[in-house]
Formats: sequence, structure tokens, C-alpha cells
Amino acid sequence: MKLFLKILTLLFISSNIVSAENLPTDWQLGFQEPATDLMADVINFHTYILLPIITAISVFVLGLLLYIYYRFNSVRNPVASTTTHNTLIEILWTVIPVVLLIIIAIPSFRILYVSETIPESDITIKATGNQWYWSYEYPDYGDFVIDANMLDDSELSDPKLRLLETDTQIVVPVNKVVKLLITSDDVLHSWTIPAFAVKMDAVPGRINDTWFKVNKEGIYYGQCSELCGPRHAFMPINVKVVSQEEFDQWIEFAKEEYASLETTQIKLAAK
Ligand SMILES: [Cu+2]
Repeated sequence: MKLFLKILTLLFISSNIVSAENLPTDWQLGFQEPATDLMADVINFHTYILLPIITAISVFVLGLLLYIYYRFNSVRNPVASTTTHNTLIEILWTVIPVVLLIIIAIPSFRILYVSETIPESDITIKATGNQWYWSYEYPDYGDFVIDANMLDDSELSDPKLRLLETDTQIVVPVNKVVKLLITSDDVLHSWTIPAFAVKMDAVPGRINDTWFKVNKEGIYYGQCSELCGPRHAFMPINVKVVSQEEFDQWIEFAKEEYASLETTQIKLAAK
């Protein structure tokens, strides 16, 4: 019982703890720190609405089971009840779950609506999934292509970045609405950054769109989240969020740097 209480307390506490960096951490149980208002809403919804409700339901059902096990076993209750109906209880066990589901549905649909409704965007980025790297285009700024390949373990600056760090990053300005167009060149992939509450399938022959507005500068990490082949776990996603001035400088650099490069795609096609 003590152990059970300890686990329950741990679960409750951990759900409120967020990791200090924009990285997953060892033994992490809660979410990463939110970098968008949307992710903050998702975490609040989880921690203050969903978790208390499901915990209360689980504890209540467990309590009932234990009580029945104790009170109505053959020793304490040798003559079994022949009751078949209880209208009041039947109404209660129908109405209470309906009310609970409505309480859950209202904030849940609100979050879903916000995530699906793209506000007027300041910048558009197109992300294309490839086996097994992501390539990015900035259609507002010319026709350069950035390929982001995972760094090998030997190239990492920090071992914590294993399977997360790429050779090039996409850069976006802070506090600006970024519209993301997502597609694939081969099979299904999924573009994800947990701290942004963004996860969108990359589907060949189709363009999906989503958006994010990051409120803190920094580097954010994600990974392909749709099983796409043997190197599915080796096509991470990096987003560097910087000030508008730094972004303007970077765009000038990127136009030169990546326009002249033979992209991985062209290299592969030539093989
Ligand atoms: Cu993939």
C-alpha cells in the first residue's frame, strides 16, 4: 500500500515537472517545457483536467472492487443477493460518465480547434520527408533547399544530443507565426517537435499544413514520428528559434549557402 501511494504521488508530481532543456531526459515522465502557447494549453489540460479525472475514476473503481472483495465474499455474505435492477444507480452510471465526457470534450475541442486553425502567417516553410532525412524550403525567400541529416555519435558536441542533432537546422524568428507545409518524397513520415505541440504526417503526393509560434529563443528537437523504414529513428528534426534580426541575417546567409549546394536529393537522383 505504501509503495502504491508512493508511485501515485510520484506520478502526480512528475506530471507537473517539465524538463529544464528542450530535450527529453532520462526517466522523464512529464512533458518537455512548452515553447508555444498551444503546448502550454495541452499541458494544463493534461495536468489539471484529464489527470485528476482519470485518477479519481481509477481510485473510485479500485475502491469499489476492494470493498466488494471484502464485504461480499462467501464468508461475510454466504447468501447471495438476488437483486437484478436499481433504477437510480443505472441512471447515475449513465449520466455521470456523460457529464465527465462533456467536461473533458469542451477544453479538448478548443485545443484541437486552435491547433487546426492557422492564423495569418509571417513566414512559410515547406518540410519534405525523405528516407531518411528532412529537407526544407523557404518559398518566401527564394528556391534554396536545406537538407538536414543526422549527425553521427562521433560528431556530437554533447552525448545527450544522440539521435537528435542534425548537420543543418531550420531557423525561424521568435514570436512569429510560422506556417509549415509538410509532404513526403517517398513514404509516410511525421514532422514533430514535442515542445511546440506539433505533429503532422508527411504524406507523399499531398501537402498537409500546420503552424507554430514559438515564444522563447533556443534550439528545439524532435524526431520523425511515423515508422518509415530501417533508419526511421535516424532522421531527427532541429529548429533554431532566434530574434528577427538574427533571422534576417541567417536568411541572407542561407540563400547563398544552400542555393549553391548540390542537395542530397539531387545527389541521390544522380546515382
Ligand atoms: Cu521518417
